Amino acid sequence: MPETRKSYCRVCHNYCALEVDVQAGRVVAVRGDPSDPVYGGYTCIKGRQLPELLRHEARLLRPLRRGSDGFEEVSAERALDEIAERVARIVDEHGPRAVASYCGTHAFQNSGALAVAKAWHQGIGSESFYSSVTIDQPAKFVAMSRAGTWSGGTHGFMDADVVMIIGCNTIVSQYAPFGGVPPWSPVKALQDAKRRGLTLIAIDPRRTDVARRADLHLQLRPGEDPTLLAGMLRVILSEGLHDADFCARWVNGLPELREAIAAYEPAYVAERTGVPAARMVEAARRFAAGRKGIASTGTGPDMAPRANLTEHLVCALNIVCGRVNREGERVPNPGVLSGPLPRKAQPFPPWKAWGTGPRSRVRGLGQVIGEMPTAALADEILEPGEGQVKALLCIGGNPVVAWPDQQKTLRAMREIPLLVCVDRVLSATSRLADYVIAPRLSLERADLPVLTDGWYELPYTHYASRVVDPPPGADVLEEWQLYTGLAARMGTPLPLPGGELPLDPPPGKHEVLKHILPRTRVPLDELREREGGQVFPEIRDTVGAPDPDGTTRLELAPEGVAEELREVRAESLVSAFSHRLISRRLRHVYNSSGRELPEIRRKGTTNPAYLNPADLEMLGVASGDVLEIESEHASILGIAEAAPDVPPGVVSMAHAWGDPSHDAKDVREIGSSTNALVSNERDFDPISGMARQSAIPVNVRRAPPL
Ligand SMILES: Nc1nc2c(c(=O)[nH]1)N[C@H]1C(S)=C(S)[C@@H](COP(=O)(O)OP(=O)(O)OC[C@H]3O[C@@H](n4cnc5c(=O)[nH]c(N)nc54)[C@H](O)[C@@H]3O)O[C@H]1N2
Ligand SMILES: Nc1nc2c(c(=O)[nH]1)N[C@H]1C(S)=C(S)[C@@H](COP(=O)(O)OP(=O)(O)OC[C@H]3O[C@@H](n4cnc5c(=O)[nH]c(N)nc54)[C@H](O)[C@@H]3O)O[C@H]1N2
Ligand code: SF4
Ligand SMILES: [Mo]
Repeated sequence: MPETRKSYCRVCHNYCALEVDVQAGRVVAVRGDPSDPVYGGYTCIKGRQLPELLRHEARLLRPLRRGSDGFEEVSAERALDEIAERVARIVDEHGPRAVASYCGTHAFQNSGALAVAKAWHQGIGSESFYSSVTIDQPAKFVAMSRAGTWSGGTHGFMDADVVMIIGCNTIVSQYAPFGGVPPWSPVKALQDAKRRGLTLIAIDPRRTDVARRADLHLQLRPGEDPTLLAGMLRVILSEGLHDADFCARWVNGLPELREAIAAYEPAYVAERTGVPAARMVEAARRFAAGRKGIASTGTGPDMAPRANLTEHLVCALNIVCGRVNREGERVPNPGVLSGPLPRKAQPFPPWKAWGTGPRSRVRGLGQVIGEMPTAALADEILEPGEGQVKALLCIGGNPVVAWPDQQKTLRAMREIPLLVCVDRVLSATSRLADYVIAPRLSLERADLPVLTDGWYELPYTHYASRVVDPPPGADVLEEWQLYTGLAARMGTPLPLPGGELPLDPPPGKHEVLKHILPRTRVPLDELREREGGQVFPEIRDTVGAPDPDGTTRLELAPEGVAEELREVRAESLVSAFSHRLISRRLRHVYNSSGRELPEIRRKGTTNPAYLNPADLEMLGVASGDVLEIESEHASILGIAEAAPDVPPGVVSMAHAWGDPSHDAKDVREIGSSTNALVSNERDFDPISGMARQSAIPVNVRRAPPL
């Protein structure tokens, strides 16, 4: 009989609570934990592959080192000795900046990885810390820092009368920060909300799973969010639907914003975005009408150009409608792990979340929220001169398929003198590495949902202890053990919020977590004793009175916004391209992860190019035929798939496919990379450096026979 243990899934960042059946030290089955107070038994196809994922033959169980004849196995201790020596030599010869880390999505899944990686960089004095955040939604941080935030927090989904979801498809992505559809069981959350009378507005070029359930769907032309949102703000302000009292007390820049959006008349907005004027006006009125509500974005508009402006306009919509928790109201997401925060009915003033501190050597870029911009890392590796990056520690990421500008990224990964990857499999990137460290996988380690702590709308957490050991003979490390191992060998400190991490004897996970989370609301020792996810009703935050002499205000017209609105309004609408290619997620894979698993392969081995059936007919192409998709920069192949949810003039295609070590003609087996279509030197965001990763202008045609 198997023994059943509680844990949570770490295949994606949704952290679904699981029941895990273990027999003879192996995971034999997983299912959602129906007793969990947040997830209630929810899982998805990706997580349900965990037993297979843990034992699949493609999984690396021992570190690899590149020798003269390709990879050879090496012990983890030996690998760490050699890497430490090479890193120390690079630091000596070129300075600490020459050593970089890139933490990808799977670094976030290990609750010890990110903080220890950052501490290691601090310890060796290297500012070259990069993560997937700066090629994801850095615009959200830029916008929040320009507008300021509300100390009492913004409205959540659970109490909202109206929610506007912009370019986020939580039902497939299980992703929704800042008041979007709760991803913990999204279809049920939406059903419950609709039952209590929620008005749901969706803004997405595609009729997504979320958009299909919306009361109003604004199917805009990709990349035209700034125009649509400026148009909606104009309706709200010109009809006086905003919260004038709130604005008078707490907000700067309302007249300037009014003026900056004056030229976004409904007729212009309709012509440019493709959304009928009456529908746009109705959405604006219904958004403003709710007593409580929130506008929330996903990745779609943040991958498109002018993401900082889009995100600012979203902040502005929430601010002018006063969508914040008032004095005496409950804070929906108090957090259990972060420690108590002051909650007052007043703003935190704007600050500068970007452009301060060290600067990139290319394109005038600077840091965003204390990290260097990932979209410029390939250049930092290739560009000779002082500060050139000579060593990259790549933790749970896959640059070759995920970073914008695939050809340049590929060159960088091939040319860098030292590439160390921590990866479960040989990926498009790790197969180019000098060392690949085999990681200990989720159910083999203890973790806490640190990333999502502030996203839950109630005080919930889950200390998951180790459920099984790695398979016999494995020589695996946790992601952070690469850094503790290097720090111990190099004699450099690891300064964490709870103090310097002692390295002798090597620390265990619980000790690491205690150093990362020194101020949890419930002691970690106590959390460790409990099995399964827990709600702590005693953790209740209420918004306090504002400081009597406080003068802080939210900012609706920070520097640059009015100017950018003028630039957008002056743009030509003529394009030499027939289509715009937009980003999307596929249900069965997580970016580039999971494709080796048989059940996943049955769902598809390529990233189809989804097009409206009318477009396919016009191109003389049927589902399954090969297309050539050409941008200003390059062209890729894609397998056509008819999709009525995609409007004419749009190609919807997932990123992170297409390993260039294969022939492009193998597109049916490996897919192809949408990041090959973009140059990171063209159309890049001036703050984050992000290239145009959605709304990419393309021409589409039938490809010659392969
Ligand atoms: N054009 C375009 N580009 C995009 C996007 C887009 O929408 N369009 N999206 C962007 C976004 S939002 C993101 S977050 C980035 C993603 O960028 P990355 O994080 O760089 O890409 P992933 O494919 O998620 O890489 C995950 C890697 O972790 C490995 N892995 C799997 N499981 C484990 C594990 O347990 N431990 C370890 N150590 N490794 C593991 C996988 O094999 C894979 O190589 O891409 C960005 N790029
Ligand atoms: N199954 C699965 N889940 C995942 C992932 C995965 O690969 N697979 N990836 C994970 C990662 S790294 C992240 S960051 C999250 C992302 O989570 P989401 O942001 O929900 O990701 P998507 O499903 O791509 O949704 C983006 C939506 O934006 C729309 N869109 C594209 N361009 C534009 C535009 O210009 N304007 C507007 N308004 N909309 C646009 C697309 O049509 C799409 O519906 O998902 C995570 N979850
Ligand atoms: S949504 Fe799926 S992959 Fe993500 S944590 Fe839940 S079960 Fe795992
Ligand atoms: Mo992401």
